[in-house]
Amino acid sequence: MGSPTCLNPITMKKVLANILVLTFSLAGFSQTQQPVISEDSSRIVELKEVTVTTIQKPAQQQLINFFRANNSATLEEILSRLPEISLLRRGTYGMEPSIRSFTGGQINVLVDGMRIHGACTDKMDPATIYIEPINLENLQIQTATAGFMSGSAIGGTINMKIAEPDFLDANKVTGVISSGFQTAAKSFYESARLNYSTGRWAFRASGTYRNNKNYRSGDGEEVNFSQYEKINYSFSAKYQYDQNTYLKADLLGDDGWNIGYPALPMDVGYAKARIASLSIHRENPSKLLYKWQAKIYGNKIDHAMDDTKRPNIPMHMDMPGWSKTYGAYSEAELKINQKQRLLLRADGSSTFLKASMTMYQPGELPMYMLTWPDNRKNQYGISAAWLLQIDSTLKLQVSGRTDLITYNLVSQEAKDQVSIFGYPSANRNDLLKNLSVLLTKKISQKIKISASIAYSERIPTASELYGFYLFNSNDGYDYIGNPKLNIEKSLQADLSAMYNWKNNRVQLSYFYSSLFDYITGIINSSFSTMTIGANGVKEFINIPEASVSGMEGSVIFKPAPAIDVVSTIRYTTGKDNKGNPLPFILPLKNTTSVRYQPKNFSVQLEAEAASKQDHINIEAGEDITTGYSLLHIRFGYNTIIFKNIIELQGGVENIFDRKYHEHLDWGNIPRPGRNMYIQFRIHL
Ligand SMILES: [Cu+2]
Repeated sequence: MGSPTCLNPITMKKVLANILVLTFSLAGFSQTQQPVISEDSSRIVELKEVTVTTIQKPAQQQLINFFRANNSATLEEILSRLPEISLLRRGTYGMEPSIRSFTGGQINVLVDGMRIHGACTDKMDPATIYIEPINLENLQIQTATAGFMSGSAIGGTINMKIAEPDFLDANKVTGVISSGFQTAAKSFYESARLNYSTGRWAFRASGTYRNNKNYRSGDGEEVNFSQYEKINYSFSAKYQYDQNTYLKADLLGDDGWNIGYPALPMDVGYAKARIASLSIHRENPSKLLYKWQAKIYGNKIDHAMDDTKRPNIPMHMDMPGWSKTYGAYSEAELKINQKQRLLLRADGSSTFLKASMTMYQPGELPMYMLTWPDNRKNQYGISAAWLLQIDSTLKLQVSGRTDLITYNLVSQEAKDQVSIFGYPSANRNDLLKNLSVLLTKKISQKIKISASIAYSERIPTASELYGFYLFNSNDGYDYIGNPKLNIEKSLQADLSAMYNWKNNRVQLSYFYSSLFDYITGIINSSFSTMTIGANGVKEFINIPEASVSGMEGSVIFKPAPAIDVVSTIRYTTGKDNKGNPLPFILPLKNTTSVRYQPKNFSVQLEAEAASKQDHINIEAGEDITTGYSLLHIRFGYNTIIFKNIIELQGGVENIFDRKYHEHLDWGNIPRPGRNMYIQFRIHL
């Protein structure tokens, strides 16, 4: 893939035909479709190559490919349909991802292997906002027992791999231009991506513009402060050094402004991210070290919240935040012999964070404080996974990782402020350890089961250590950090069964996690509130125990060549040491899609249903969420006009205009009502 040496001369017509076939075969869905030479098929090949590291890869990739076929979907919409992922929603934009209900500092959210820390104390900017589907090569989601390979974490990893330039169609500009409109938020989506290659060089550029107005909910009401506007742009250059080696430079920028968060008391004035990396990749299947890559990177985020558009605010505040990270990592895959493989990773990163708040009380001097006192986190880690094919049916994987993490306050102002709470030193060094064992057994041609156990640890976040009166609008408390927190630990087990026949697949997973030194906020009545109208102050502490367990299931069924049925189900439950439910856990949820696509036309019906959630944590500001069911319909049509593939997609989401919200939606803000969309794409 990508290497000029492996390209056959192919006519434009054949490429076009193949892309068409591919578009309608839903990428990874039909295993009989190989080999297809196109930009997208190289993705699938790559996807297959990464299957070694996780338990659930093949089914998961099929799901991702299925949901990606909807051109109007944002990355967040694709993520939300995966059974392992749920999204905590504070606004239309910047939803916070969680894996099996683990979130924030419990999981890694990586952009192409790079660490990025949001610059917002209110979590308005998870790293998932920086990748548009147009930039995305693939999504790698690793759940608990395999989830710490690229960073100590108890809940897993989401890695968004950035699309690479390719060497197809040398000396010719190729690409895709698309344009879309949605009625619920009168939103426009414009994007373009271009590819050009010459000799040993290949270049790729992409740009996306999104403009969303306030959307209307199911009862026709306008949801104020739900608008947003952003541009996202990327540029990649790839240099093929020799048959097995290439170098790559990636630049990515994302500028959002006027972003509303209806569930929060403030919006975003602007949010800017700059992400850059340089990497080298080597691949030689005949060598012991058959795959190797190294990358250096840096990123910077500027975030500024804005309350000037809100009516009746008691006091105006300025709340900017900054995040800067640089780092490097190297990954290698070794084939020791026919039966043994070794995956190695070494990485290091350094993150600087600072956020402040200035309060303008009428008639008084402005009051300034650091909400994230200037701090730096340095992280150095190594991980290894050993894969052993014991016999033709039994496979063992042992993975381990250790991280040395230091946290330091880096300005006198920061130290002075944290010392108010009587901590002589707020600096810390921690050594984190993670270990897992996974056994996969092929019981028959059709049935495969896997079982794994893992121990993992995670470091508290900057907010949990140093946060200074961070207001949480869901429970109405100001939160204060605690530099003396213990690391959070988890012991987990995972059981998974897969049944395969022809092109069909059923998968079921069950997991159980026992958490120790679980980090949460509890009321500390010795502090008085800072935020006007706050209910009180909570301090982050460790509670001895908590547990999270649940199941996920997916069915991928092809009853006829033109029909695909995809259904996912999930259920998670969690409780603390006193038996109270943990907050922010989705109830039972099912999504079922039926897609019919004879030739170049497709129609898809999609049903989404969630049960009532009454396992709630009142102290965390939760209330009971009623169940809901939704129906969506989607159409697609492809044709070739003047040698260009034209794709037209349209649909109606929430056909019956239901007024509903999910349990993870802060403030019970209703989600969009009936939404009609149209999406047009032309392949150059
Ligand atoms: Cu913010």
